Amino acid sequence: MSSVPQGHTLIVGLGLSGSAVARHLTRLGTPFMVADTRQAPPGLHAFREAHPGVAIHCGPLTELDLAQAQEVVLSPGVDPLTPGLERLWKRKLGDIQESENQGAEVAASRILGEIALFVRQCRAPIAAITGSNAKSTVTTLLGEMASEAGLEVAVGGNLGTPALDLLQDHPDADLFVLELSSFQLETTPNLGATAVAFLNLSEDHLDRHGDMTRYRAAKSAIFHGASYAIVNGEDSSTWPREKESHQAPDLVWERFTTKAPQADEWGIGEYDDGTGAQPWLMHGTDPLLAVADMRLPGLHNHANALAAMALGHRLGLPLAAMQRVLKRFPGLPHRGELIGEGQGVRWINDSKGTNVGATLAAMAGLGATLTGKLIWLGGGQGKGADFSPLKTPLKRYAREAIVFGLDAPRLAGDIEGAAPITHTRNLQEALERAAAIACPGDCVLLSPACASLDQFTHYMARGDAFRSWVQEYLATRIDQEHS
Ligand code: UMA
Ligand code: ADP
Repeated sequence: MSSVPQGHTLIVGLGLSGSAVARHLTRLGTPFMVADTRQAPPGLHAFREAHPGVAIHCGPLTELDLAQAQEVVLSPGVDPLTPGLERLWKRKLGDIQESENQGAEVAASRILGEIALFVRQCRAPIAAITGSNAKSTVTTLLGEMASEAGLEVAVGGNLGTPALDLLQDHPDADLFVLELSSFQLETTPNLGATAVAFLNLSEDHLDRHGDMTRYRAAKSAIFHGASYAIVNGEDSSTWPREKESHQAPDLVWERFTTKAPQADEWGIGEYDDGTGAQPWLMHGTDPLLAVADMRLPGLHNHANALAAMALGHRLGLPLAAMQRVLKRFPGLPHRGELIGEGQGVRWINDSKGTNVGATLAAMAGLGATLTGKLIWLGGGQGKGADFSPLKTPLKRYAREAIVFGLDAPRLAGDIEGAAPITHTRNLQEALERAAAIACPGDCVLLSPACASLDQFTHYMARGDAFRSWVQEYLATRIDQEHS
């Protein structure tokens, strides 16, 4: 058995986060070693080149003695219940008493994640965004708003640049805007953010968290030490509980809603600015922006805009800057992205719809706008989710559900009877089938409600595959029509 040298920090995971931690500790001059549970992790060679002389353990953590480690920094993709870490983690949660400690082991309080190291070093205000869906959209919107207002803002975390790299890249940042996943939050004991958003909660990552209670508990760490929170008025599971308020004694929290707002809420109400009454984004009775002036389509995006504006308001951003951003922001790739239209059929890439909640929002947002039917492409790695909530929009809008990938059989079982179902082996065959059955007025929607990792390297590769196929298909059809 190998050991972590006395006083060294152990980084677990050789991915983006682990590498950012390694660079950070190198800058601080803190001695460290690295472990990865895989025998041959993908980044091994590059890591060795970047950090010659750093000890690396590959393989089960039960074969590594952590007793002398100063701290253990977990990557988000590593389950804290991995054998070798499990006892330490359970002691941290209080499931095992410290007195049960057998022999010398690293103190339970010293198991943490990249964001905890970030908080230790960060000197500027932090805005943090979590939720099962819409994190990237709200994070990007807020980042753009802050930048439009003239702030030096650093945006990253679960999205884009790892948080610790932001510290290095933006030493003079006025504000850090972080998208945070449940995996990152569960290893962050005291975030202490100036403003946070808990956007929504729907089934995701249950293969890792076990159940919704534990999934929510991981995400609720976002409230710890926060001054302000914006939460979802239509989803009480996002509201801070009493215990969480104790961990944030200064916390002021407000709600956003897609309905007419109460006095202290952010919502959508009818307002007449002299050009006739129409729906506006509102803060209480204050009009913020006519919904028609927003470039992002769909009710779910109006909710996202409200959450971003609430955060921006709290951070002191001028309304005019926030309005300018909402008027021009077209949305991010792979989130309800219109790839093309041919013979009256729209092809939409929502590859980032990796859980049931996202796909429900996409189906509801689109279904209502169609003159024809929805042809839904879904499947992949289901992460233990129950897919049956998809039955309602499928019944209402779908011509056919075309399913592929690892969990297609379970998915098909959960939605049986809601729409005709076709099984294909992969996305390409699903697209061929969609092209064969689509009629004018239809929309072909890739919003898989699953992760992509069984057949793709990530959701972006899946969305890119969809885009390439559709663009080629539409180009061929146009050529045929012209010849
Ligand atoms: N892995 C092992 N053993 C290890 C280490 C990792 O098997 O010892 C596996 C994990 O199970 C996982 C993969 O390797 O399948 C990657 O894990 P990682 O923690 O090394 O991932 P990183 O490359 O460090 O990227 C992580 C986030 N990934 C995850 O949470 C899975 C990235 O979010 C994030 O951008 C990055 O840190 C920087 O902060 C990606 C993600 O998929 C976008 N996030 C999930 C989501 O959005 O749904 C939560
Ligand atoms: P995240 O970073 O949380 O995955 P994204 O902004 O990337 O969030 O959006 C992910 C998916 O969630 C997209 O596919 C989109 O259709 C869906 N979505 C966007 N806004 C909402 C919302 N307010 N509620 C539910 N789903 C949403």
